[in-house]
Amino acid sequence: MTTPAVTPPAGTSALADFVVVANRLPVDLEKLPDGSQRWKRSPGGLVTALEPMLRSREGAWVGWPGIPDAHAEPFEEDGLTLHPVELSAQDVEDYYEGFSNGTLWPLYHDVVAPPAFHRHWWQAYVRVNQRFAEATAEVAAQGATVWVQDYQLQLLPTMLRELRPDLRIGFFLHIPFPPTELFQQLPWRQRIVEGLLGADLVGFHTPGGVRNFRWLATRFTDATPGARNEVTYQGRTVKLGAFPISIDSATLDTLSRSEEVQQRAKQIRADLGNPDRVILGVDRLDYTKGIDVRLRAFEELLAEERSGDAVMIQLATPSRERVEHYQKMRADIEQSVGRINGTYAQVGRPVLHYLHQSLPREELAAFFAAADVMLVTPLRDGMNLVAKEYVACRADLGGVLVLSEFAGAAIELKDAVLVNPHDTDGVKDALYRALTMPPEESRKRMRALRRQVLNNDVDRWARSFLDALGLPPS
Ligand code: ADQ
Repeated sequence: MTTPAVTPPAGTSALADFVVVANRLPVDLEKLPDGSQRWKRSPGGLVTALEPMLRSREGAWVGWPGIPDAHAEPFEEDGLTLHPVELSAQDVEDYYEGFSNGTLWPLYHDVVAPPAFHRHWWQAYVRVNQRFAEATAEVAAQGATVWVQDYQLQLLPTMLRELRPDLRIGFFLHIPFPPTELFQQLPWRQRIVEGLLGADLVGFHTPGGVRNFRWLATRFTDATPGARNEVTYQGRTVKLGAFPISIDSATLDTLSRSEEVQQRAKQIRADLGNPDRVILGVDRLDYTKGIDVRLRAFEELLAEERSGDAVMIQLATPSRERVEHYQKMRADIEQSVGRINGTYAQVGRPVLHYLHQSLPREELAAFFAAADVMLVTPLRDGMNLVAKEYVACRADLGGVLVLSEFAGAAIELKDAVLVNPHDTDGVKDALYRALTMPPEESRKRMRALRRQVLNNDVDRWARSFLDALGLPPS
């Protein structure tokens, strides 16, 4: 097998043995008013989990810096090389907002919104995946391990293998893999499945994702079933596996126990007027998260005068604000918030507080610590890290987690109060049950939840994926 000779790209000193490829870099490029550019860190769970591994191996991260039509050179920072991939405004519109977020996102979330199928979006998806594959091929050393992340880059494994057959390639999908009947709606279904089969290991959050993909691979390509959780494709074994992602549990646990966070939690409750019960929702503002579901349940409890002295807070991070569906959903939610307060609030005593803001980690931890009931009600969610973060912040064993059965997290967090978000009466009853749960029961549940979340953190997730891919610890 011949492989093209590879030399380090300009601005970097060496090729990398371990490369992460994701739509976004772990840093954002910012354009300043004077026209200059600077990098800003954008910490997230994935970055936290992978950064130490990447740095200790002098690894590389390939991704888009977050603004269109911006050129940036690769640069090294503390043992990690960052390789920006440039996207034009048209690429962002068609590949990112279009095919990724207008086609794949709703299709993979059980079509809770109708997916749109446009050929020019698909063409942009192919074009941009090819660009990422070429960028990755340029930075990976001979025989390197490459870990591709998420639904924006499903064609990349095969494209990369064509350029660099020497690489070991893993792929992880962060969102649900849909039921086979829904996936089959996709006009380019075969190309996507073939794209993923270029990997040596394809990972999902749940065993359901593995089953669905395995069936589709054998139905739409010439892949044949191998041993359990394997298929044979073009003479290679492709491993499939369920790897439920998690959070940096210990760090969040420590942060939430700190004096500052505990004081801030008390202050939040005081600012709310020290109600008997505080109910919390924390989400990216997305139609899959079921924010409307929980507002309806709370509104009905208020109407039935069963909510007692409870106040609800909904924190929503701004998200995908240029996409029309998101604009409409935001308007609907804000209208509901206005209606609920208009009907049930008193002057100086809103029953519902809504913040369309992204908060710092410490502040978020304080909200988790202050909440008696955490409502996590997505219609569909790959995992849902918020549920795990809440649990990590409750060393006091206080609080009740109400969790949708349709979040990947429900498989592990069995001691939550599980609900079907499509059943408004069910969500309402679960909320009432959580508000009135005897402390012995809630403490018992929280203890079991904490055992799960603290034992299975994001390091363990990354390690188990990379072990299955065959990358030895550094
Ligand atoms: P997301 O859809 O973004 O992730 P989630 O897993 O809940 O969903 O993660 C959201 C993150 O944003 C959490 O860490 C949360 O704390 C943070 N966040 C939310 N609201 C915030 C606010 N107002 N201020 C600050 N931070 C806020 C996708 C998939 C998920 C999957 C993850 C990881 O959709 O199903 O769990 O990837 O694989």
